[in-house]
Amino acid sequence: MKQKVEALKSEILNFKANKNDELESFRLKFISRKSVITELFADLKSVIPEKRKEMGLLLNDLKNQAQDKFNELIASLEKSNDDQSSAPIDLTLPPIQDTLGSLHPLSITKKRILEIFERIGFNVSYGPEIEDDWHNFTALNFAENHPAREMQDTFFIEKDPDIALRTHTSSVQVRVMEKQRPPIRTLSPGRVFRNEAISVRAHCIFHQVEGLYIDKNVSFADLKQTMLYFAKEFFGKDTKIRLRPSYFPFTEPSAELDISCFICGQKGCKICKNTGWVEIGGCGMVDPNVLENCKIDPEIYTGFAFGMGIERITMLKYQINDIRLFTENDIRFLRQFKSVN
Ligand code: 2U9
Repeated sequence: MKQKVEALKSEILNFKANKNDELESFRLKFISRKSVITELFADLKSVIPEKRKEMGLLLNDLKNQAQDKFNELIASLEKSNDDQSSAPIDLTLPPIQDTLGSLHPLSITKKRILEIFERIGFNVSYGPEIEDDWHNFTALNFAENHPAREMQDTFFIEKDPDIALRTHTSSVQVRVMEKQRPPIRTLSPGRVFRNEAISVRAHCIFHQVEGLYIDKNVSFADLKQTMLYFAKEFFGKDTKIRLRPSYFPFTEPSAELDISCFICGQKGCKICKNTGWVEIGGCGMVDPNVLENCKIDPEIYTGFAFGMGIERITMLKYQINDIRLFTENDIRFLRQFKSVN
């Protein structure tokens, strides 16, 4: 054991550490709880009793030497780091590249939709996410007993008077109509909230863009042409549209808006469920009751409106199969969308 101690002593004395990982090797070998010195202390049990005290003293000495050397190595490494950091900076070195962030896929889609409609004269309006009953339901012609007004569909914050998280951005457009006189051409993008179970396809928080055009002589043909223009700009110039009759309290007549399946070219695939068509939103002529509620004379003015879910459109465009990916912030997902502005 004596020889071993002597050998270790000389190893400790001659040890040199120029880098942090060499210092760490020293710590592991001579200082840590699993060091060679700890092992030698454990071996003391097998030394004959007459020699044990002498060996114990030797080992203590070795342990102290290792600790002193360790402190010395730390001090000299710190000093050499300080010297390096005060060394003059070489301004001719190439800069370290910043890693650039990129837009969230939902922001990319929203931005493209806004750009397309801005080109034909739409402006953008924003409004509160917490809404009163009038702007979210009553002004939009929702019947007193409409299921959307139920607790299981809407997140209420207060009852009597009812205050809730908006269930659509149409409420923003009611506010625009109350303040502005026609012509109105506005888009309202934003977050909306519905009391729904989260699944692959649905979320209780999602994003919409709704559009509204009010003027004299606005017709269903204008609506159709505007939807076709949008579909071609967003999904590609060969895109066709189809309107299917539907019902919304705020539009009459109302329609679901489908586009020709750009994935299979209408040959039939999983995305279009072999129909050749995929739904991208809804639209219709603004119900005269809604115009009246906002003090716009339906005898003079007409208008069309439309709405689409930004998540749905983004999922279609990029073939994303789970809506929850948008909120998980998984960098491997987000990195695939390179757009930065
Ligand atoms: C006013 C009057 C009418 C907006 C419209 C739709 C049809 C529609 C859905 C698409 C998918 C919502 O995100 S979604 O769940 N929207 O189908 N929205 S017409 O109508 C308005 C808006 C404002 C004053």
